[in-house]
Amino acid sequence: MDYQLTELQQNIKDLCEQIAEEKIKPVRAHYDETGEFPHEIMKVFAETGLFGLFIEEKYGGMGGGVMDLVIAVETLSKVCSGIALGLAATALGTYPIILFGNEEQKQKYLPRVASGTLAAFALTEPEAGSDAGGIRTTAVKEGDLYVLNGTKQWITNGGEADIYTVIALTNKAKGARGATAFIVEKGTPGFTFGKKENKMGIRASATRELIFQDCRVHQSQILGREGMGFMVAMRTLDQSRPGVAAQALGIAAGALEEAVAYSRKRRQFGKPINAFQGVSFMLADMATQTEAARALVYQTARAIDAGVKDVSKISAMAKLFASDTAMKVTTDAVQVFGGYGYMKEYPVEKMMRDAKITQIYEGTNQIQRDVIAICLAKESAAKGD
Ligand code: COS
Repeated sequence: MDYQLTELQQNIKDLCEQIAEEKIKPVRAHYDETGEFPHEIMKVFAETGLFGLFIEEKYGGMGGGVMDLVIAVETLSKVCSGIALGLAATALGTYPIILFGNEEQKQKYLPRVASGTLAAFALTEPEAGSDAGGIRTTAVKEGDLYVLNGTKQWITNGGEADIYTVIALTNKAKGARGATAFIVEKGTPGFTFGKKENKMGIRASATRELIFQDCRVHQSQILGREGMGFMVAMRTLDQSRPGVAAQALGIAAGALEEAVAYSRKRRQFGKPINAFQGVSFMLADMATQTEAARALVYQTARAIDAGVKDVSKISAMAKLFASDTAMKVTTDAVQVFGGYGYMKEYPVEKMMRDAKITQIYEGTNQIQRDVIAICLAKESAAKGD
């Protein structure tokens, strides 16, 4: 399908294909096996300007939008979604600054991200996952400072990033409506990291706890205003979910490509296995589902870039559909490979493990369905039906 990519998007796609083939493919199994963080690849992303993709030119970026990032994340994720996540999670951690930062904050942080400093977004806590309003981390005002106490959990790029957007309660009594977003830098006294998680998939990405113990942050680090934190988080997720969708799309597209190629070469009963309808129909469904996901993800990204106001519904739909597709397509890809698919010599078992998280993080797919259903009811009520 011709999606009429702009010249910038085509260049990004070509660049990411090259990085994926030459730099990532040879090392993806190593990082998956060891769970080490791929600093060498982050350096390549930085040197080629990929961290500046979604940042305005005046702050040292390429001036691209969500669609440009989607193209990069999809293309890199075809080969290794765990490594691609270093970039996607940096975008997630930076969106609050792009969307809600004042000029001073943008000047201070965006050029750093554009030149390769990793960022992270910290909302989730041990007791607050789907129920994001249930966070307990507090930020108590003390003169010009806020004193942060609490723990954030499962933070992608945790420990590796230098810049963190942290959502904390400045007014406990108000719950979600008393939350505030802060930019907190690594190295701030009272800010430490817990253990690195040992995960099923996306093992090249770093997932850690963030621990705040009397961590003092200046009031100039607040994004937006006090009390706007939940809104900052929700608007950020509306903007970032197409990125997870693109990661899922890339995983599906990668698994599809592997399965088609394998099915042409693998012979059983004297024929290549794609000559059997049981396999060829499976491949046809995988290709159709992947293309449908791509159309939805691209259209959503373009709508956000075009400035469409309320993107909660389509953003949730893109994340939901692409991640369910990734799980289905990778599971079927393993099936096409048969016994070999279950072995680590072939990449599809990794893709199947990697796909699972896309149905869980940045809002479980149950939460996405909730968001979509709430939007449907609101739209119907607004029409007076
Ligand atoms: N944009 C702007 N504002 C939003 C919003 C959005 N997309 N979604 C909600 N809000 C606002 C609401 O308008 C409401 O504002 P008021 O207090 O002014 O009325 C406030 O936020 C609270 O909204 P709501 O009552 O809908 O919140 P709930 O506690 O019911 O939670 C869900 C809503 C479930 C959607 C939210 O908790 C969520 O997204 N959970 C998943 C979190 C997640 O994705 N975690 C993954 C980890 S982060 S990578």
